[in-house]
Amino acid sequence: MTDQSSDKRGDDVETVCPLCAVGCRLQPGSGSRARGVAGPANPKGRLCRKGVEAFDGRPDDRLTEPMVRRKGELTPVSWEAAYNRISEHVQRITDERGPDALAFLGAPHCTNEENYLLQKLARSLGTNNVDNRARLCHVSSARALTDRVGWPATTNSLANLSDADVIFVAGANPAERQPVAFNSFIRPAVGAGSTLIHVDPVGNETTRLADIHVAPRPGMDALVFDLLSGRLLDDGAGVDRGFVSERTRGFEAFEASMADRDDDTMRRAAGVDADIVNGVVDRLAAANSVAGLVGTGIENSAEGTNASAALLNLLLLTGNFGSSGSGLYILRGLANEQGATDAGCAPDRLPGHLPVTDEAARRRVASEWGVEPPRSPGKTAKELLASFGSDVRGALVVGENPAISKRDPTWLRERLDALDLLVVVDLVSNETTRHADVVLPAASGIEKTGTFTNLERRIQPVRPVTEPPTGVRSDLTILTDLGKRLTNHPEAFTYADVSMVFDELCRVAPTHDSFSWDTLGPEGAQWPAGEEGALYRERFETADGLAVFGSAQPLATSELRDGLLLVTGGRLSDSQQDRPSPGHVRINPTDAATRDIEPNQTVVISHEETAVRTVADIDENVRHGTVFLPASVADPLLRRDATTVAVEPSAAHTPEHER
Ligand SMILES: Nc1nc2c(c(=O)[nH]1)N[C@H]1C(S)=C(S)[C@@H](COP(=O)(O)OP(=O)(O)OC[C@H]3O[C@@H](n4cnc5c(=O)[nH]c(N)nc54)[C@H](O)[C@@H]3O)O[C@H]1N2
Ligand SMILES: Nc1nc2c(c(=O)[nH]1)N[C@H]1C(S)=C(S)[C@@H](COP(=O)(O)OP(=O)(O)OC[C@H]3O[C@@H](n4cnc5c(=O)[nH]c(N)nc54)[C@H](O)[C@@H]3O)O[C@H]1N2
Ligand code: SF4
Ligand SMILES: [Mo]
Repeated sequence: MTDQSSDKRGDDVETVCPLCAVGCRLQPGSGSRARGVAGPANPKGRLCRKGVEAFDGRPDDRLTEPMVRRKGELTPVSWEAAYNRISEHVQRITDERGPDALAFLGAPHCTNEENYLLQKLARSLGTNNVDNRARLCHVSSARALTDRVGWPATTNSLANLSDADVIFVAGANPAERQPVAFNSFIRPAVGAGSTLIHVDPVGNETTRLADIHVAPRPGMDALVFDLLSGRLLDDGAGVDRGFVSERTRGFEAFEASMADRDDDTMRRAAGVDADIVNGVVDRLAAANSVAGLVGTGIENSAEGTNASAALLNLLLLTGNFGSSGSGLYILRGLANEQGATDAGCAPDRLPGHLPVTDEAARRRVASEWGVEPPRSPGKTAKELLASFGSDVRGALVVGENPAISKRDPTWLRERLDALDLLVVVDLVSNETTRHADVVLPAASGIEKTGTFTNLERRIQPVRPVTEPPTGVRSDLTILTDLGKRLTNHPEAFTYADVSMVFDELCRVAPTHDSFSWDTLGPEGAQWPAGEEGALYRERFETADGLAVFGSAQPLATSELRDGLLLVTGGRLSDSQQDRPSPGHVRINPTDAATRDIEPNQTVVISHEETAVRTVADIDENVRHGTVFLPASVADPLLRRDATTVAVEPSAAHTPEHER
């Protein structure tokens, strides 16, 4: 397959914004700017500030030549030489230790077709060690959906939000993080009378539009949702008995698990005011339809609890699945985060979310590939990283930067350096390429052909608007090249063009069957075919077609500790074209006063030996007893697992690292 796709490029080519999971449609505008084109996710043709700059390639720092490490230095080589180096090492590693000594990481920035090929490569070599770490940012929400209703994906379309009477946004800030979705769907719904309830210990741009701000103690969301379910059960109003009896199972057990719960104990543990809870209960009791939108913030649930599972119980109790204006939305981050998992970049799932342990599913795959995927699940991205240098000796990283994460940077560097072979496929040099043995330069999202799947499960066509720099290859070409060289099935990696890869994905993944490259129109379609809008109208994707209630969540107690609870957010990904934020700490006026902290004063935020210094913003939208730090500033503290911090005026404290 060549990189010179036959697709036309030029000013009238329409594609999908590669910068976030909303999936706005756009085309080249004046100069290097992009112009929005009306599409399902941006019906008015809006783009956010980032999206306008989506075509602003940064050619200066692009990688243009393959490199291999020789005598400690990354040295430019031919593609052939780079591939040879990879083949030799992969051969040796699999001969000596078997295929499970290999890891495959990626690729939520890449297309469905590229993700499909990445997991096909891993599994054809005999391992399920394939994952994408963006998946882990929403893992508890995805797990709740899989366990209770069917697929690990948003249940409804964005357009459905106009029918919601109540919209919960929990642990997310879509006003800034998914701005076009927020302004195109949530803002108009609220304008037309929907109630927006923002659940977040710290107010942000999203809170400004909210009717009610529920600010629980960090990690206590599960208790809040259980408390609301308990109140509805007590009062009866808002509970949809018909839905519960016809479409769900496990309700009695759920009700029983709630029986010994006392509202006041729960409310105090969650740290929410009675009048706020009453206000939410009134709105829920009066609502016909309720939608829940969850972000990364509720993944920080207190030990043993799953906030999304509790929210899901509340939505089942009120009959809020299978219709417009209802459902659970995962506010995913990266452009093809949903698609990466749909295409099978997960250690326990084949394309279409079929379990690797399901024999019929493995056979379905084998009939296309000529080789059956291994039967036991592989390691997750987190487990793989921890195994680098021990069980795992070689890794292929496609469009991810695992060197940056909430782990001790020294430990991370050691893990990456402990590999016999680290291959990184990226657009630019990053912290991970610094540790690579082979670096392969790839084409970016605006230079290639394929499909992305947005946060509402919409598969949309991606088309090149510009040529890649001379010398680079698309991830698709690189993965087929590697498939032909590394596996015993070169024919299985031989495709005339990308359409054949998409069509194969559609044959393998039941979620995608009845789609094809030729029939997928410019506006794309939500999977599965024929289910535009709301999933699960007739039946849930469970063995008996019923949704499953879970039990009440464990009653987490938040012991009151010294110091302030640390809340973080607003992480800026490398690939997003963000303007840097000022990086200030936000603190409640009462907490500031007891510490003699004045507005704009320099303060030190510390946990044991680790400290960071920044400027204080005094802000009553921050919950008493917590402080908010932008994630990038908080990193040194996060890497030490700090959950509580001390905050003092700078003069009172000289941080360890400055002594
Ligand atoms: N410390 C810490 N770490 C975190 C988080 C956190 O809160 N704290 N948040 C997490 C979250 S939410 C996420 S989603 C992940 C994101 O983590 P990553 O996905 O690892 O990070 P990014 O910076 O988004 O992108 C990684 C690389 O992809 C490359 N890239 C972009 N497009 C393409 C392409 O088309 N092809 C190829 N081959 N490469 C491409 C970029 O150049 C960049 O170097 O990070 C997680 N990491
Ligand atoms: N401009 C821009 N947009 C982006 C990205 C980017 O880099 N730049 N990255 C994209 C990516 S990869 C992702 S994953 C998304 C992330 O999008 P979001 O999930 O919206 O990310 P944050 O802005 O970090 O918001 C997390 C929120 O959770 C809150 N929070 C923290 N702890 C708790 C808690 O215990 N309970 C509750 N209820 N809330 C809590 C924080 O206060 C914060 O408001 O954004 C995407 N959008
Ligand atoms: S909201 Fe997301 S997809 Fe839409 S223009 Fe902005 S970055 Fe691009
Ligand atoms: Mo993310």
